Amino acid sequence: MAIRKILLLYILFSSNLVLCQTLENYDLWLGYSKTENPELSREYQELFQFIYIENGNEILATAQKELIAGLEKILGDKPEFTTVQNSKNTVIIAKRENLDRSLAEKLGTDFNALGKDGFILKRTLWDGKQLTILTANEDLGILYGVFRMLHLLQTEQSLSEIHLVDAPKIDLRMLNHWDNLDRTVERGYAGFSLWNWQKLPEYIDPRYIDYARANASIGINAVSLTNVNANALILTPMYLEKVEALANVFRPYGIKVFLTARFSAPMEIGGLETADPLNQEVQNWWNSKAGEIYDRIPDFGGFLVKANSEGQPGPQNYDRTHVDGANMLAKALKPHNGNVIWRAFVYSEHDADDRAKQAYSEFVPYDGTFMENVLVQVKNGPIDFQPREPFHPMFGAMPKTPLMMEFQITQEYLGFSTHLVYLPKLFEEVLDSDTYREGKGSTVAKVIDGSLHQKKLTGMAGVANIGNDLNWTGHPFAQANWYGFGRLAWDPYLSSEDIADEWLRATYSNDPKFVEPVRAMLLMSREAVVNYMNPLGLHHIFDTGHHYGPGPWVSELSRPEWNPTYYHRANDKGIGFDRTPSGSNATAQYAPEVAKIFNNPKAIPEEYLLWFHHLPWDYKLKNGQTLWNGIAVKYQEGVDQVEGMIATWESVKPYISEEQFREVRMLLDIQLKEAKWWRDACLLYFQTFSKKELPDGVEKPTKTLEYFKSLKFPFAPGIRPRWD
Ligand code: GCW
Repeated sequence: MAIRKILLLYILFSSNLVLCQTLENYDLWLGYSKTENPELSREYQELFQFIYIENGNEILATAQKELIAGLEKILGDKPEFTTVQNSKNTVIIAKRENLDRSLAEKLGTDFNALGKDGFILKRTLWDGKQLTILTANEDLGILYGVFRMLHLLQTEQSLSEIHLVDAPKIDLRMLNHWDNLDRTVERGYAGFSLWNWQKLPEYIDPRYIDYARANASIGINAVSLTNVNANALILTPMYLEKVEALANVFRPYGIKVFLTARFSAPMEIGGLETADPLNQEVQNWWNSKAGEIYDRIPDFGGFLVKANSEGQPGPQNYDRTHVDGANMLAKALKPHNGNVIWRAFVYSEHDADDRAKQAYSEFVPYDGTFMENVLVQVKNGPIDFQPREPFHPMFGAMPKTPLMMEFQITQEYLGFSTHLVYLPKLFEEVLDSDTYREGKGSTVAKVIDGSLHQKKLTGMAGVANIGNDLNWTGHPFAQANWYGFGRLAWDPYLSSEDIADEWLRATYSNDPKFVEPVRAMLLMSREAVVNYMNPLGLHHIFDTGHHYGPGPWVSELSRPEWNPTYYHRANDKGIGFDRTPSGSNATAQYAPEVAKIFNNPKAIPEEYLLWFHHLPWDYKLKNGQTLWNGIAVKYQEGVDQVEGMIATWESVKPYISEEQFREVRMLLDIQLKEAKWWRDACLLYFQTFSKKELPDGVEKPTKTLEYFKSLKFPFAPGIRPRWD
């Protein structure tokens, strides 16, 4: 890619070695290299002697470009192309309609499962010839198939008997950028926004293309460019021209652009006196705004909206409902086949009820009243992207409404881009959770892929962790979270273990001596962060505002639910939030089978214990420990696990470059320091209530509680502008 050449030149003329280090990670999981395994190398050479590839529109041109560039690196040679489909030992890459008819018939029923984005990769004997066929119903399927085929080669898998039929299970596979127009990124820890609004539309940063390649390679097909805490200016002609330029870059990669719509835009940029969704002028304004956007961007995806949440304007400002607001926008987009993605992340300062209950209470009664082109986007858990939350009770509870998953890839509550935390493990846990809404086996994955309630429209969004850092995500291992999100949006039934394997092999090495220990480290890393931050169901005890580090003592903010003390409720008697019928009764929002388990402290999986129960300090855990000791031991375990990660990383040093090793090693040092900070600060604070000694095996803090409380971080990255 052009960008790499530029960087390379820069390095050649620069004495700055640090750049080399970050450059290693620039290619993400697409850094193809020559196959080392001699047997496979031979197989690939033979296989790719001749390639027939269909020509056509810009997506097919992208597929061809990717194929040539990838194969050249993997084979070490430029591949040869043929114009004949059935010459000896050919790889045929063509849509179904352009395959020789009898060949298409041979593939038969495989096509039924493909939909519009799926592909078939198959080695077959036909007319006396050994062919490798990559085919699809539509262009995008071909592009996805090319990327997958390259991935298989790059991860050293034989194609000699390949028969792979794969299609995404979810329609909208989407990144949500929380990028502001001034290029700061809310909750972004990888530099500034990729979108250079000042230089657009004329200047197309080559990184836009590499970004699109990376997304397409894992099946991501939609991006919302702007922060959900929205600025109406993005909808003005000056910015729409810039958005159009980005949409033009992304289109050949099958990626649609969405924008966040600020509900008060008709007033802020339209000169109207109201934004009331039932007002005719307001409706007209949105209708013509939609028309204006589609004139520029015919495949525009639609609007993503945060309304009446954390100070954002919305229909409730005019005593209207979320349905009124969403349907007004849906009507404007409908003639153009656009969608409204309406977020369910709402909680109100006027509602004294448990924050965990508010989204469900607000939205579930509206089931069946949203227009067909509306999706309601729900965070994975009922509070806010904590290291661990039970699944959101809305999943499965709105059978008539398409519910879209919102995961957070950026690590707002998981150590920013400094901590190595493998998030597909978290995503998998949520997707595998059983809602019991249609009996046993009604998993969240089935809600999201639409199979539980036969939804026509499905989607999964991830809040992006991408910025203009050379390695894209700040921590090189945070690339795995972008990758893993894309893979799970494609297929929510994939295992996080397989995804870790794929990513490691594509990014670092196929050597099992590297892959096996590091895969184990990835899989354990999520539990480590839970242990050293929020064990046993504790949650939201982060220092407020920036969410950097612990702040369980914070109690003086104006809204009760902004205070960590609201969530942990520690007192002399015990700790935890009683969400059973004797408390907030949030458990009643789950199916009875689930509620029964959550209500019973003896039956509930202990990782959710203090999310649902307030229990005495000497409550006996399943392993016989007291609750106090159990909490302390968990914090220590988290620290020990980070030490284990360091040992693992040291042990794989021989298999990677010095730069790759060193970068992660330094980050692990910070992670260890911060894990200890969490352990010591939280235990010292909770100890003021439990009044008990730390159990054996838990290291004594070396600093005081006052010290931890005195730490202030006015310049922590990713802070959002305050609205109050
Ligand atoms: O997680 C919280 C964040 C806010 C964010 C909000 C939301 C975009 O702290 O920064 O705002 O959720 O999801 O809307």
